Amino acid sequence: MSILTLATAPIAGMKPGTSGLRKKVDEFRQPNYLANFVQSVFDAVRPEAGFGSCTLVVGGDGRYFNLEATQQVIRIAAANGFARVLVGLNGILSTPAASCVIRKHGAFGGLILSASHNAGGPAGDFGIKFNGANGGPAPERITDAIYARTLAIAEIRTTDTADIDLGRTGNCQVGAMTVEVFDSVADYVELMRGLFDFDALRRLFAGGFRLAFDAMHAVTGPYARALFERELGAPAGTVRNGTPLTDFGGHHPDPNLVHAKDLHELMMSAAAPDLGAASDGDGDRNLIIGRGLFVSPSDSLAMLAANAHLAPAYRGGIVGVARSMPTSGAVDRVAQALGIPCYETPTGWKYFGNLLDAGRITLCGEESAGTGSNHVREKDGVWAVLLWLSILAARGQSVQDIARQHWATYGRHYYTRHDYEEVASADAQPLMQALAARLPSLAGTQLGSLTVVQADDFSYTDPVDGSVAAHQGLRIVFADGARIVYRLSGTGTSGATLRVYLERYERDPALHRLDTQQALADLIALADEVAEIHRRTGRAAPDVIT
Ligand code: VG1
Ligand code: CO
Repeated sequence: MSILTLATAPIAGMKPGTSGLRKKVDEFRQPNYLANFVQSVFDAVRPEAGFGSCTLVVGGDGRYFNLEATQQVIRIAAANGFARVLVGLNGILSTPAASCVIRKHGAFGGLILSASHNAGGPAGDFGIKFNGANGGPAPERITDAIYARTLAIAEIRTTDTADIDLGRTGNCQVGAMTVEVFDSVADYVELMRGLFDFDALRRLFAGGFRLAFDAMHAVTGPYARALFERELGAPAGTVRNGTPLTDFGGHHPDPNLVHAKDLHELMMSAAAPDLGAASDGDGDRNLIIGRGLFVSPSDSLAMLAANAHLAPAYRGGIVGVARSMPTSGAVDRVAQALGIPCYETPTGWKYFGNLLDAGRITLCGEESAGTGSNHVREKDGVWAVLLWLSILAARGQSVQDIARQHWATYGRHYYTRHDYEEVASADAQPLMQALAARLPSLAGTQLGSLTVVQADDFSYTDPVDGSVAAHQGLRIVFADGARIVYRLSGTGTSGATLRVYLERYERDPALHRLDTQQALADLIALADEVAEIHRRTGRAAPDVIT
């Protein structure tokens, strides 16, 4: 093997967003694009002693360009002196499995090749992110350093070695570096076995409980089949769309009511099984639908927090919870009842890492269908389904009954998110700027029938390391606790996506069966009025409602 030092020049626009660097596949395939980024990561995180004793974990969600990118990463890792690379069989590693493997094998970190819920295929998106030794997404301090490096990079170190066979498990050498191709499903199943009572779950399925799990032709298929069908004895066919495809069958692997429409329709029909669930491109999100009832991710987080003690891993109780700022306050009420802290973080899993590492929280989640716990440092779709199954098994009730009782106890947070996709940046930026400028004068004023008690641009100070993340979303909070939050997405790849989050609390059980959009109709109208969405973007309605 020879190490090649290739001259390169910085490429603009490589600033990691909410979750790594995401671009169109075409952009990633430009000469040196991926290599520049990977080399920049290594330059930014290289320990003083070099990578000579370090293991790197590599894998992705199986999307188009995954295999090619994996081979490139392996060559660059070898030339940068890594001792060992652990790579998922066929280049496949779900995001939570990557986190599990990094932690279990004491790796230095990992490169996860995924654009998550974004569409795949040659015309779709690709992405890459770096996770550190705790198994979690690199904090901003590191992503900033990586970005700075992409603007100064002059050389890429790689090798002239041939592609290795990723289709078989086993070891091989790339120069001095050992490459171990392994099947991460086994590690993941073992981790789950330690958290949940598999015998109780087997009894649940043996008793006729029916689950429909939609893997959306994305990465969780192999994990879900191994767990639900093989380990727990759910009938074959429980896992739908379980074979990962490079283009996800032409669909968006985004588990929401728009992109998982078939599952939703099934769950609302007479033939509905007991639980419907889906996960996203890289397996870190989860959608939960009971027979006849969609459980909003914010509610799901609250219900999991209230019932986690029913699963062995959380039997001793949970020490604290966290949610991203736009996520509804449903979990706050559970935390209050349990007498544990509830942290409010910016959007993106990287902000939960310190809280988890410091042992301040056990569970955390986001309104975007991400839920997780201290078992890894990523959100985890299949884990969330196992926790729901554990609760259903222990309580012997339906999802609907559990949700209704939860609302009766804590009140209901009606919640929805409206997304305006591919808005021209030239419209979206001024909209946010104008709104931000208006916020200071809003507090204390009346908007429609509602009184504004707080209006600000959310800023977060990490309680563990004191780091500050500013400009994390514009929020308007009303006297009765209702909220409107505005953010621009940090994961999209074309134009801007405006996310508007709406929430209203209802204590009265007699009013817990309203349609969510109707329950929030006043706020929805107000959100448009205040930010002038229609006037500024030309959009009369959102593209996606979740
Ligand atoms: C979105 C979600 C956010 C999530 C992120 C990554 O970010 O809102 O909650 O953490 O995606 O999820 P944004 O910036 O587009 O709103 V995943 O499953 O795409 O890695
Ligand atoms: Co994801």
